[in-house]
Amino acid sequence: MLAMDDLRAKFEAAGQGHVFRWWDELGDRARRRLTRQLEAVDLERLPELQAAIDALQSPAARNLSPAPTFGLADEDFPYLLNDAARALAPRGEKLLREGRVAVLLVAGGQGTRLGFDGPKGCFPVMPLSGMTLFEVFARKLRRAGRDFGRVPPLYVMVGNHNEAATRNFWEDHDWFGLQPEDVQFFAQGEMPALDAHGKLVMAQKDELFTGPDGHGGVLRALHVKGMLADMRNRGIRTISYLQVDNLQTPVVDPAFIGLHLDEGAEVSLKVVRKHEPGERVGIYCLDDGVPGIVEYSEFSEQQASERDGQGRLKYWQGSIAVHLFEVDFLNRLIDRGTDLPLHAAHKKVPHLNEQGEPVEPTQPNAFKFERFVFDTIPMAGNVMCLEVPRDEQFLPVKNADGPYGPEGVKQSYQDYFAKAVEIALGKKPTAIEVDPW
Ligand code: UD2
Repeated sequence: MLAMDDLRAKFEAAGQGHVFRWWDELGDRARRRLTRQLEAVDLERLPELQAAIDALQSPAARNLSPAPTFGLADEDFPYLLNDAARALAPRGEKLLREGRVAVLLVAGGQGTRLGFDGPKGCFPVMPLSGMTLFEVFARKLRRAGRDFGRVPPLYVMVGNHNEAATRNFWEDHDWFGLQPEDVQFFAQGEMPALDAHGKLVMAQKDELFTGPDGHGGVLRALHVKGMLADMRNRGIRTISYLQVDNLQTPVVDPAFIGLHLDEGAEVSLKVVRKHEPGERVGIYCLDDGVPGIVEYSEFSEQQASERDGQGRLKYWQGSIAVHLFEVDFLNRLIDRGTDLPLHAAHKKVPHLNEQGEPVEPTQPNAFKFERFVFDTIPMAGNVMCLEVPRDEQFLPVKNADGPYGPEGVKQSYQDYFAKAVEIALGKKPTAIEVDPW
């Protein structure tokens, strides 16, 4: 424990002395709590946060161009994946049968847009049974076990704010029939927030505000929490990375894995064809010739709207945040001490007013900082991008309403399967739900 005046001097010197403003009012326990939190703040890295704010406010010009992608062979229902991918499915299946693929589900976000109180994976998403997203993933994993001879181990990234609720939910449901030792939870890191004057935001008189450090926090958390070591012990070679909000994503995809292996890729991604320029998905493209994803919030309107000769969007590759990562690649980044770049976002952050009372702002008032997992793409030796059919594989529950709200997702889900039944049997059911198992 640093001597109090040393710590205080450090924060004063960094222009952050305001965090001690209510120190005299605090009791011993509160002082210990605040001290512990302040000691974890790396003051030397505050300039990086400020730099991320500057980058947000004046984005650097980018030299973008479309990136090579394995496109769909047939874009009409029931669709066909790229020929090379389909031909390589047996190779992906072989890796699955060897038990060398793990599934990584990121579920540490706060799900504020959905307005659901609790971990997003606990949301009852299925139209008839009300099955939760977590159970959908669990049943897809059990199905993978049936189809490929063994259930891939599952790693779930949670946040400090939802770790307990998530663990309890799985335990209360007896891990949905999975083996408890094959379902591991690990918490990602937290980041402080800076207000408009570059000051650390206080949530309470004895507490800094902190929030999850973005799904890019998965790189450090996998290492720090021993998950990469566990994967090595299990002989895992490739990680199938998914977001908890996507109802339609396969948990493992032999064709995707086969093509990833055949291409010798270190990171691979799935994209869907964007219909509208303004869609809230990252765009896979080349930046100065290097493959990467430019987040929708950082992509210019003008570039997003550019069209080619056939009137199709020039930048059509919308990332659905489904990836494959080689474990060796992640270990290499860790060994190099790689930190993924910080992205600032202007958000409504709870804070204290002049009188030291908690305030819930109605307008964005401070900057939060996240790392994005897809910033590993420019660091990879080789990247493979596969187009997948949109309504077959991309149906995320994001918002309280609209096409990606609960009702919109239930409707699109049923439309998709009803169409499949109609083509197969000639009759269109009015309501349908397909057991992921
Ligand atoms: C993400 C992608 C977007 C597109 C879209 C597809 C980013 C910045 N944008 O948009 O390009 O692929 O998804 O659905 O990635 N999460 C954590 N920890 C965190 C933050 C997020 O685990 O600290 C998880 C969260 O639980 C959710 C997923 O990551 O499952 C997406 O997070 P988001 O809602 O912040 O990303 P979104 O929807 O803006």
